[in-house]
Amino acid sequence: MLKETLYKATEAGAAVLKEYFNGTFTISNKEGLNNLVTEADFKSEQAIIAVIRGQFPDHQILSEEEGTLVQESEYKWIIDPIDGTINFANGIPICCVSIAVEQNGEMLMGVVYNPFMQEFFFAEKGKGATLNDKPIGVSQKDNLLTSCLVTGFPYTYLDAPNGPLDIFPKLIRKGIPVRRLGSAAIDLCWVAAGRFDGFYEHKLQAWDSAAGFLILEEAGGKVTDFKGNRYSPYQPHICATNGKIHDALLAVVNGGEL
Ligand code: 2AM
Ligand code: CA
Ligand code: CA
Ligand code: CA
Repeated sequence: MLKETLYKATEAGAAVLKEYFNGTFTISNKEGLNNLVTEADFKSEQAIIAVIRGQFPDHQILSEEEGTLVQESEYKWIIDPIDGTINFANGIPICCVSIAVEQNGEMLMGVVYNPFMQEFFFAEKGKGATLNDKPIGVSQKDNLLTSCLVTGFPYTYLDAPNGPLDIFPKLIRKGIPVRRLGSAAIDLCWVAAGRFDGFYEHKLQAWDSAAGFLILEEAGGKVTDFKGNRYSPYQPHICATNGKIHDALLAVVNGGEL
């Protein structure tokens, strides 16, 4: 029933994305010049939460825009109604609905669905990860220098010691391809599918990473904080790889030279 509700909620959110994409919608600003939220973010969130509440009225919900609901329950739904809002607002089809179900503090299930590429990533704890129902796994590349990486940049924290503006030039000076898609959830799933070998980003929120974290772990990847401890979506920095380049990428993220 959990999985069925997760799928239904995801479809309900994705239907809103499809309805509004490339159409007209209101865009407002959160704190910060380019920190946008669109009408579709709110509508997607409402549609997702309506499905969850209809089935599980007593579960906790943690959602990006307006939907945080704390109550006594072993289950918590962690929702990003659109991950990649700036892409969405510009008609760039790299955005998704991301929903994770946590049970007693451990991720149990996660979905990341990009309806514009028709890519539905799913994982359940201990049961592997799939893309459109087919099993996926991480790449086998073991040399950071020939890896293809992806990252994202926060709007604040850029100038912190060993911050984003220190790490990025080190990688690109070595000619390492580093992409920037604009959706952390999709970044994690593309590592899970073996398209990228590694991903790192600062200052993420739980709803950006919770589902992708489980999907990548279940695909055989390694996900840690910048100290190398197992990742928790409730802390900000993430290093996520195929496992084989993990220590090398962590060293760079921590100020090491390549
Ligand atoms: P969003 O589209 O749901 O807002 C891109 O690198 C990632 O950063 C996206 O997952 C995006 O999520 C998130 N993001 C957006 N605004 C941010 C901000 N102000 N600080 C940090 N991350 C942000
Ligand atoms: Ca946002
Ligand atoms: Ca997000
Ligand atoms: Ca969002």
